[in-house]
Amino acid sequence: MTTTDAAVETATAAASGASATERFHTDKSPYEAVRNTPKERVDRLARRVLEALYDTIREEQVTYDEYNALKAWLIQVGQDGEWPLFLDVWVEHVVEEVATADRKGNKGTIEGPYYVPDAPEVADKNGVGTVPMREGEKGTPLVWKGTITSTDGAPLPDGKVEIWHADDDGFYSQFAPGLPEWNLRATNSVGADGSFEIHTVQPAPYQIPTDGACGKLIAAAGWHAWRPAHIHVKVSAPGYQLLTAQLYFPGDVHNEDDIASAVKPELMLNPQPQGDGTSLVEYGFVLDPEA
Ligand code: MBD
Ligand code: FE
Repeated sequence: MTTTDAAVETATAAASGASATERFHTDKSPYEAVRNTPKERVDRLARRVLEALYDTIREEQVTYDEYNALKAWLIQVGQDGEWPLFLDVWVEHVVEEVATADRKGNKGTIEGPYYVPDAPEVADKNGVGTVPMREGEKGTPLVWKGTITSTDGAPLPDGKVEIWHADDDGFYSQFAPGLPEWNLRATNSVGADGSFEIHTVQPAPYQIPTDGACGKLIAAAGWHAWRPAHIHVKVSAPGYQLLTAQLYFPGDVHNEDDIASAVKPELMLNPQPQGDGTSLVEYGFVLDPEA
């Protein structure tokens, strides 16, 4: 859903969840990459998932009423367009853990549902850039300096940082109405020495949509819907493995109980107030060469 979609007038959070479904459909078919998966692999994975479900039903003596409520809820997740949200919040972190277990460079974490490729380039030739934002964009101005290097220590002058984050109200551009298309989304290529300096604003803690099926589960289970404040990045350089990460801020109460289980101690920014209302932080990235 784009900002010009007249059908959506208020920034309901559920619309953000649903927009992620639309977005996912516009990307190239996820089936392509698994086209050659042997039947044995599909059989094994499907059976293991089902067996885990059977174990739960037997051990917990699941009733017909509970089974029917599950059926209704699963239907609602699809109708609300919240499968990307559900999967990225409650499943992706383990997939990420498995996928990146042998990396020697930077720790990463989950992508989540709100990445959009090809954000506008904002850096000058020295790797200094400002993320697109509205006049008076809320949040403490943040200057983030770092360098992209290889695991052997060499700076990577062909590297780039793609950055995206929510605004102070917890909305991502292109997933909530009323925001400029690329608000708080940018591509920042590094300078000849591999360094970058990105100017943005510090985001606020973030509540995942509570007005759809995911919210219904959260309420029924007595959970909370919060993620700590975070800045998403994809860091890349030709010949190196893509790093998908999020950066967090010390002291956020939800660093300990992120609903998406995506916080790692290695991913903390530690911005220092500069006395002029802005904060400065240094954090660089180490990329693993392609295998
Ligand atoms: C987000 O902004 C996010 O980063 C994740 C992982 C899930 C829902 C919303
Ligand atoms: Fe996010």
